[in-house]
Amino acid sequence: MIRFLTSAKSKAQFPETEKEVVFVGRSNVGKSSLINCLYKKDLAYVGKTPGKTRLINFFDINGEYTAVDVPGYGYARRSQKEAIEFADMMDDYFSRKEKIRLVVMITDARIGLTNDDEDMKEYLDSHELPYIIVGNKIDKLSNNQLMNNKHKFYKDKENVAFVSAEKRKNIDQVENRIRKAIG
Ligand SMILES: Nc1nc2c(ncn2[C@@H]2O[C@H](COP(=O)(O)OP(=O)(O)OP(=O)(O)O)[C@@H](O)[C@H]2O)c(=O)[nH]1
Ligand SMILES: [Mg+2]
Repeated sequence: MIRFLTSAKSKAQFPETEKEVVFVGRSNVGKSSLINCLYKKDLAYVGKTPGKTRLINFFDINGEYTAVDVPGYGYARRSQKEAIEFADMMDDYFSRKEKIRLVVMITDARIGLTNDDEDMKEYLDSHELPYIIVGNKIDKLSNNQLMNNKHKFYKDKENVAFVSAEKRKNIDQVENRIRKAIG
């Protein structure tokens, strides 16, 4: 059974879990959509306006692991206070490193990695967090455009899955990576 566990914004509120797979990415790249697509359920809120997911949401996946939906980065926070709170919340989350089996970093395949994405990648590398990169929204690209973007925007090809959360394309590639990471 797949079920929502809790929303949290600070360490004290995070649930007791063993293994987590966390979905990160800029606002609006389709984190919540990919989660819904992977788990075939409307678990996470999908929105038209960026910045919809404000808290960290935890979902229990068949008692096997916990899927985690975090708010998007690169979204213009309303105030400096809000930006600091967001950074603290993310640091709190990633400090529970031993639980995190895989970070799924979602990007827009039409755009590739932005500066924010590169910063996130650096953060993951420096904290030695295991991750894969997903290029989402490939339904918006022709085969030719996709081929070009793969070469232009994505260097570490083995570590990238090009998918469409909306059209359910190549989702099995992400599933396989998650399965491997969970063991
Ligand atoms: N064409 C297309 N649109 C998509 C795809 N995945 C998501 N979208 C759309 O992109 C928008 C944002 O999707 P969300 O899943 O809410 O994105 P998010 O990353 O969770 O956004 P925040 O919670 O705001 O950070 C929605 O309008 C989705 O319908 C996709 O594969 N293809
Ligand atoms: Mg979301």
